[in-house]
Amino acid sequence: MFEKRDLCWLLKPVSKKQIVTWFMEDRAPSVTARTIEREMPLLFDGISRSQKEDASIVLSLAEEAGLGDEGYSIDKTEAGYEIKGSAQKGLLYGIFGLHRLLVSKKESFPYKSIPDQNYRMINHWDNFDGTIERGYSGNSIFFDHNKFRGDMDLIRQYARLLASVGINAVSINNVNVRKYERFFITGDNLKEIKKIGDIFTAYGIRIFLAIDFAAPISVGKLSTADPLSPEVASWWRHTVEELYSIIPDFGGFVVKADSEHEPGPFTYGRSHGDGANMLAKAIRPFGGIIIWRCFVYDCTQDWRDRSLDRARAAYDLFHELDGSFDENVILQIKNGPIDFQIREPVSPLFGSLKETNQILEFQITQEYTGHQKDICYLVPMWKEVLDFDTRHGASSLVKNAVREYSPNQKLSGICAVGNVGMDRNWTGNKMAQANWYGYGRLAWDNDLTSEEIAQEWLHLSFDLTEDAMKKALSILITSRDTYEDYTCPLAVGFMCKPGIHYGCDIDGYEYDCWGTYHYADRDGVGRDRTAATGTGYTKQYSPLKFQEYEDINTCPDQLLLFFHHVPYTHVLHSGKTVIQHIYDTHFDGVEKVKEYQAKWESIRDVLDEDSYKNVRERLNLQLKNAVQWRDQVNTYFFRKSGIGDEAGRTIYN
Ligand code: BDP
Repeated sequence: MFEKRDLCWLLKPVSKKQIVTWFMEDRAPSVTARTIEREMPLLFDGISRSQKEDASIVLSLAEEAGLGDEGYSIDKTEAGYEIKGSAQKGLLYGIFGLHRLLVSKKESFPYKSIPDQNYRMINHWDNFDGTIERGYSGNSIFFDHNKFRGDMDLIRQYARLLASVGINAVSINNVNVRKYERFFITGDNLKEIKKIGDIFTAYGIRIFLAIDFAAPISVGKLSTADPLSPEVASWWRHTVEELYSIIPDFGGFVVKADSEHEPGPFTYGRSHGDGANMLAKAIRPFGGIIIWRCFVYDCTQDWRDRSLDRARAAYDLFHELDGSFDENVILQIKNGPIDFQIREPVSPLFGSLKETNQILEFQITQEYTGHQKDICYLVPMWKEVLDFDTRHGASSLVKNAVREYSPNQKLSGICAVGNVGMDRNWTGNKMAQANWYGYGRLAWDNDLTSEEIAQEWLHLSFDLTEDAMKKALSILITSRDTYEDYTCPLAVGFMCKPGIHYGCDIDGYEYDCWGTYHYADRDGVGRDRTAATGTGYTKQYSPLKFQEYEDINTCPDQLLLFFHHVPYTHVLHSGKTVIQHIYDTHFDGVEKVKEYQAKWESIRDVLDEDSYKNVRERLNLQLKNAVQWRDQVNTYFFRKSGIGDEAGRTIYN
């Protein structure tokens, strides 16, 4: 039985009187069937198995057109419910689905659900010492002081939460592979990884590892990691063979190469195609996958030439490699061209890559979006990305492009950097659970609305009155805009404290080498990325999007400073000048956080004590953060521009 960590969306069992028994015909009880056995009484309050005739939930494995391996349907019958799946995994998702529908009061049958994306993955950035890169919820659930933590119950709880929202792949270690993690692919470590993998497998989740591209040197003691060297290829073959002899259902490798000081094929004058394909060939006989990240840029280039543009890097490198990757390679592309900012345009690789398997990468952990101190519900941002029209061909929406333009659609989908840790409520800020839950739900069903998802999560997590539901929902739904309001205006990005990425430091990165500049001076602000006078980044889009972004008159306000350098007096489509927009949003942002505090206080009575206190404490931190951002940003731009606030509010100087 699972220890109760904190209210999570599976901890409310359905206790409808009519649900008393269940039935499943097990032709060949598989791992997933055993998981279903385990889950049914947990989800449906003590329910036990009985004869089909008396059963109120019947699970039938029946070939049904279009359901595929993972889809399911639920029908209401006289006796109760019938869940159908063409495979056991579908039934597993079906019981989680029924639980969700009943608890979140969305009963509407018949109900059918088939995932929109095939890969629905989470990347952990967990280190073996137990820390988590960009983790804000305590230490790793997998590792502790360079040992495997070994808390299998905890991992099982995690796996069931993941499966309940449809996640089917997880990589467990940091993409920046440090000293000890390099050895994950060998020896006794594999036995430990298998234990974790077995739990995941039971919940239909495949396990992946991030690897060090230079492992032939660091682990194998070879003199090179050149992907075209026969001894390197053979080292990887043997390593992979050993790995699969221990973990036969292992998913594959995630690779960050030639980026932020990680090693890669460039060291040997080879391309990323050479690097990825060499690994792909080694792992292919075992059914493994290479997930190769496109977050590749030279983080020292600006010391040599400030006119280069980091935003261009991924497209410049990978676009010309389209079609040259082996069939078991997937490219993993961050949603934007820079790095998970509160607002960025969509990466120009989407839609333009047409012959390469691809997955879209989001970040659930709130690195640049408030460290899970500030509430920032990210589903609205992710939806914008999925619904973005690249204007490339027939499947031009990002959600369709990643699938339809992947030669093997089974090897396409979405992944995201996870946000859980050892904190009792998993995510530090209770409200950040909504991002984790929401990510899974959205990756499965791309057409759910942000409101629907937030509402589901609130129903599953609390017992709210109608009024309290409205208030909590309004906090979540507006929180991304609020965070944007008090932080970086008009997609200018960064302006955060270097290194930690929380709190305001407007010039923190400005004169450094990281390629993330706002170019604010006495006349104006923003990076000119146009083809006419700037870095030419706009050219990476389809002709229609290029025109839209290139022309200052059609470029959306929200993205203005990402694409253009404009005077402070430039008038936005909204009718406001840029400087007035900066002042207004920053004053508003702080007021909104105060409203959140008042709303949270007003629903105190219907909240459990832990959640009430947890979010109250975080809201206090959020207010402090928002005030600091407001004052620094407003003062900074007042000093640069010399233009005051039309409304005459106080700007500290
Ligand atoms: C950036 C993080 C850095 C990660 C990197 C990545 O600051 O810690 O290693 O992304 O995606 O956002 O590899």
